[in-house]
Amino acid sequence: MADLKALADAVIRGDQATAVEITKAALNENMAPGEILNNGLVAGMNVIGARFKANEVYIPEVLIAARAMKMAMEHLEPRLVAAGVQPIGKAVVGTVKGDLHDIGKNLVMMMLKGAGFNVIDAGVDVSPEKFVDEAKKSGAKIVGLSALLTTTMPAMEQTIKAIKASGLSVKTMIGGAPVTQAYADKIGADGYAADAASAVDLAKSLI
Ligand code: B1M
Repeated sequence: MADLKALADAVIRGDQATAVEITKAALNENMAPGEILNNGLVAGMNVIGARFKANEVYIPEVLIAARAMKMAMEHLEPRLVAAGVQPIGKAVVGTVKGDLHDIGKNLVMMMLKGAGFNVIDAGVDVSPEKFVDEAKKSGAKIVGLSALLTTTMPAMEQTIKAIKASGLSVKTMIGGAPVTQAYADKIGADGYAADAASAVDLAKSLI
C-alpha cells in the first residue's frame, strides 16, 4: 500500500520524483484523493511551514518542497475535483499596484495551497479594481495583499477601501517586508502576517 508518511517525507525533502511516484501509486490503488492530500502532501507542507517559522529551514527549502507538492498536485487535482473534495477556503492573492515584487507573494500562495486553500493568483502591479473584480469573479472570502516598497504601501489602503466600498464580504490580509501590524490596524486590514507560514495561520483564523 502507498506510504503517505513517505509521501510527506518526500515533500519535506523536496523530492519531486518520489512525491509524484507515491501519489500516482496511491491513486492507482484507489486511495481517497482527500486522504492523499491531507495525510501526505499537506502533512509534509505543514512540517515545512512549522520549520520555516522556527527558522529551521529557509526560503530555498520551502520553494523546493512547494515545487514537489505542486508536481504531485498535478496528478491529484483532477481526482480531487472528481471526488468533490472541497478546499478549506478560497483566497485571491496579489502584489499591489506599482509593485512588481512577487517572490514573497508566490511563497505565501504556495504555503496557502499547501494548507488546502484554493488560491487565485492576481499577479503583480494589481489595481484596487482588479482585486475587487477577482474577488467577485472567484467568490473568494480572503483577499491577500503583498507590498515590498514603502511607496506602494498606500496602494494597500486604497485596495482595502475599494473592497469595503464594493460591499463584498471578504477578509483582507496584508504582508511584505515594510508592512507591520500597526499599519494593518491603521488601514483597517483584517490581519497582518510577517511570513508565509504565519499567513497560513492567519488565513485559517479568518475563515
Ligand atoms: Co526590490 N527592493 N526594487 N527588487 N528588492 C527591495 C524590496 C528593497 C528593500 C531593496 C533595498 O533597497 N534594500 C527596496 C525597497 C525599499 C523600500 O521601499 N523600503 C527595493 C527597491 C527600492 C526596488 C526598486 C525601486 C529598485 C529600482 O528600480 N530603483 C525596484 C521596484 C520595482 C517595482 O516593484 N516597481 C525593485 C525591483 C526589484 C527586482 C525586480 C530587481 C527584484 C524583484 C524580483 C521579483 O520579485 N520577481 C527585487 C528584489 C529581489 C528585492 C529584494 C532584494 C528581495 C525581495 C524578496 O524577494 N525577498 C529586496 C531587498 C530585501 O528584501 N532584502 C528588495 C524574499 C521574499 C521571500 O521576502 O518578499 O519579504 P518578502 O516576503 C516574505 C514576507 O514579507 C511575507 O512572507 C514572505 C515569505 O516569508 N509576505 C507576506 C510577503 N507578502 C506577504 C503577503 C501576506 C503575508 C505575508 O499576506 C497576503
